Formats: sequence, structure tokens, C-alpha cells
Amino acid sequence: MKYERIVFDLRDAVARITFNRPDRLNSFTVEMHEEVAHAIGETSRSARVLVITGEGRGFCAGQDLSDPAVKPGSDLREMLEKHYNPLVRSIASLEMPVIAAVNGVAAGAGANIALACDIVIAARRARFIQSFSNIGLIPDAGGTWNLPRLCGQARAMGLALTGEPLSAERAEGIGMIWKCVDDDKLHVEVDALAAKFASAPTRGLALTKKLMRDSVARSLQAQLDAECEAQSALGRSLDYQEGLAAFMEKRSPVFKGA
Ligand code: T3D
Repeated sequence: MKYERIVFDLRDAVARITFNRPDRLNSFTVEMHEEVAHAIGETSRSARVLVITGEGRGFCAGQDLSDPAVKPGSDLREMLEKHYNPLVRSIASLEMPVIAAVNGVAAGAGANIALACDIVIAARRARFIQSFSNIGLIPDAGGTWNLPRLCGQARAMGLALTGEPLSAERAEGIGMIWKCVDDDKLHVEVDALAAKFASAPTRGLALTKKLMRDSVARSLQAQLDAECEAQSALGRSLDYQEGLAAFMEKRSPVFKGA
């Protein structure tokens, strides 16, 4: 596929999707969704970590509000079912860590796509805005699910009902994101973490991600059983064999992701 609304790069097992409509703060059109979906398909086949970021001064301002597909009176369900919901599901189910490198403002579904990622690192200049309430909509793209889990019901409710911007620093302070870093350090930090994940025991990380994500719908007993299953599978993996051997031999492990 020829990418025109994103830049897609896949090197050394690190995939990177850069939203690339900076004059519209990287807001989503149907075409951009299609390109992102295609790039995620490529990622699942060949990468061990995915980074999502934005070009210019914004990360993503959510839905492009000038798109005729979302004019008042149209059924917005179709846009969610065809594009936003599959995107959130594919981030959650991708068998590798997904890092959001939030380079600037993240609003509406743009904020919630970032928060759907496994690790969120934001530049100090970034802001998270649940801007839906400003235009009469609800926080979609998983916002009503992820927000209360990430930062608690009181804060989630406040952010969603007021639409007030939350600074990256405050987002880190309330545990909504992993880290806020200086603007000029964002890509250095993210690249270092992506490189670490690209040579990590990918199956172990993938099962960690799955267990954490699935835990919200399980009892303690069911979760303990799921941990047994995962550990039993990983105990037979080449990466565990290598990790143990490297520890005993006092050398750095070389994980194959298998
Ligand atoms: O089913 C469905 O489709 C419903 C799904 C909905 C999902 C959603 O995401 S709904 C929420 C949509 N997003 C928003 O409501 C955010 C709208 N944008 C803003 O509130 C502001 O732009 C920001 C707070 C994000 C940033 O403000 P600021 O002052 O830094 O920038 P700006 O000047 O407002 O924006 C710069 C340009 O980007 C500007 O264009 P111009 O004047 O230079 O020609 C602006 O119109 C454009 N832009 C920003 N956001 C969007 C956009 N154009 C189209 N759609 C946008 N969402």
C-alpha cells in the first residue's frame, strides 16, 4: 500500500507509525484509518514493538470534523464500528508492546488512541483533551473504558464532562501515562525503549500484556489459572532457555522472540 496520510517505517524489528496530516493536527479521515490498519497488519507479521506518534505540533486531534462522513444527522456508529473500534482492538491484541510517543496535543479519539497503547510517553508540551463534551459527543475509542481504569472514576468523570486539557506532567502525576519527558528528549527516550523491546523476549512481553489486559474481567482464581497456563508455555520457550543460560553464564542474553 502507498502511504500518504501516515509514514510507516519498519527497521530492526521496530515498527513506527507517524500520523502525517500536521496541518489538521493529524486528525483521522477514513483514508488515514485504512493506512493505519494496513500498517498494523504489516507490524504484526514482522515487528517486535510498535511506536505510534504524530508529525508536527500535534499527536492527533481525533476525528477530522470536516469529513462529510461525520456531518450532523449521519449515523456515527458506522465510523466507530468500521474504524475506531477495530483500531483500539488491534492495539490491545497486537502480540508486542505498543508505545504511544505523544509529541503534542492529543484530543478526542486522538487522546483515547494514545491511552489505548501499552506505554504512553508524552512530551512536556503535550496535552490530553477529552474534547467530545465540547461538541455534544461521548468519549469514544475506548475512552469510557480506559479512562476510569487508568486514572480513577473521579478524574475520568471530571476530564470527560469538562473537556479540560490535562498537561503531560499532570497526566504522569495521576498515573494516567507512564512518563512525561522534555520535548527534545521524547524520541531519544522512545527509541531507546523501542530498541530494548525489539531485543526482548517478545512472547513473554506479549503474554504479560495479555494477562494484564484480560485481568479486569476475571476473578483472582481465574487469573491465577491463566498465569499458570502462560508460565507453563513460556517455561518451554527458547527465550526462557536463553535467559536462564545467560544468567548462569553471567553474560547478556540474546533473545529471538520465540
Ligand atoms: O463516529 C465518529 O466519527 C465520531 C467520532 C468522534 C471521535 C472524535 O475524535 S470527536 C472529537 C474530535 N476532535 C475535537 O473535537 C478536537 C478539535 N480540535 C480542537 O479542539 C483544537 O484544534 C485542539 C484543542 C486540538 C488544538 O487547538 P490549537 O489552538 O492548538 O489548534 P487549532 O488552531 O485549533 O488547530 C490547528 C488546525 O487544525 C486548524 O485549522 P486551520 O484553522 O489552521 O485551517 C484546525 O481547524 C485544525 N483541526 C484541529 N482539530 C481538527 C482540525 N480539523 C479537523 N478536525 C479536527 N478534529
